[in-house]
Amino acid sequence: MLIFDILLFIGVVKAQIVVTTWGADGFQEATFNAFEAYRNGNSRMASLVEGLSTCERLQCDTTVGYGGSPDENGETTLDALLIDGPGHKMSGVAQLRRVKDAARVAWAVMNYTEHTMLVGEQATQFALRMGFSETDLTTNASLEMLQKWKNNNCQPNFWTNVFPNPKQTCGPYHRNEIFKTNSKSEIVTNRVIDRYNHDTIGMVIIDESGEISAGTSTNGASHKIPGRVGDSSIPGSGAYLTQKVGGAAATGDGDVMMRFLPSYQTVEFMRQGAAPRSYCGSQCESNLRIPLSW
Ligand code: SD4
Repeated sequence: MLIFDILLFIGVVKAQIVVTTWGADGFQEATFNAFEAYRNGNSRMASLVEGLSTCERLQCDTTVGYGGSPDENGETTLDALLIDGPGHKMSGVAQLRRVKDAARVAWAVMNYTEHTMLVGEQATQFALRMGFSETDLTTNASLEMLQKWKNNNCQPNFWTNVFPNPKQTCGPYHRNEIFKTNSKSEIVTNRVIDRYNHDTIGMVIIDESGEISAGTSTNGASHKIPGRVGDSSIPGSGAYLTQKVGGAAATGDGDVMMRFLPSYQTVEFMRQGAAPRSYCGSQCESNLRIPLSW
């Protein structure tokens, strides 16, 4: 199983730099828009949000923004995270419903509250109060994804220790009383996470004074159990930075990743003097047994 297959990291340099996960069209446009926004006089955070929002608008790879990765009920929900180096400020939204602008809502959490994260329906209510508009995030494409999954007996899915057998049929599922306890390490999954079936935008921006911002935006894992929050909105997992050290962003199988905080680990190793690539090159593979494709 490929747990995560992209981790971007950058040690602090003093130049205008925008680094983004993935090279497909929408992601490149996001990088370009963030860079241009900064060059046109916007703040580093405003530029980061502009970049992430670009991908949300363009539905990058159908894994960012509306109309992608429907949950079991067919609803698309959004996760986003923002981190700003000066002051080590952070804000996120998770499982945001019926609002397209996850990164901008996360920014509103940072600008207009003392909280770090809002989730689910209440995050939506906050967004509406902040002037964002409510809209159905379902599209024909996401309905098609749902139908295809149902036609395939709801495979793969995220259930375990339930009946009927989740590896063979659709739910509704019920607790299997035979299993009194569950150990994550014993989970057998038929899900394959690789570079072709997930994305998420992760972005790190450094300005000419060496100050850093980082963020993520995604619609999470396809066919997740409603209520699931992914790694992308979790500080240290989806992204992390330490001012004067560097920043990192990661994506992949979020349910595994958020157990190991790979972005935090990467920045921490850099703080201890490791070169940016060496955490992933040695620690990821040996400690977490993650085969690298990047
Ligand atoms: C998640 N890391 O929620 C994300 C998956 C992904 O496109 O990349 N989705 O687990």
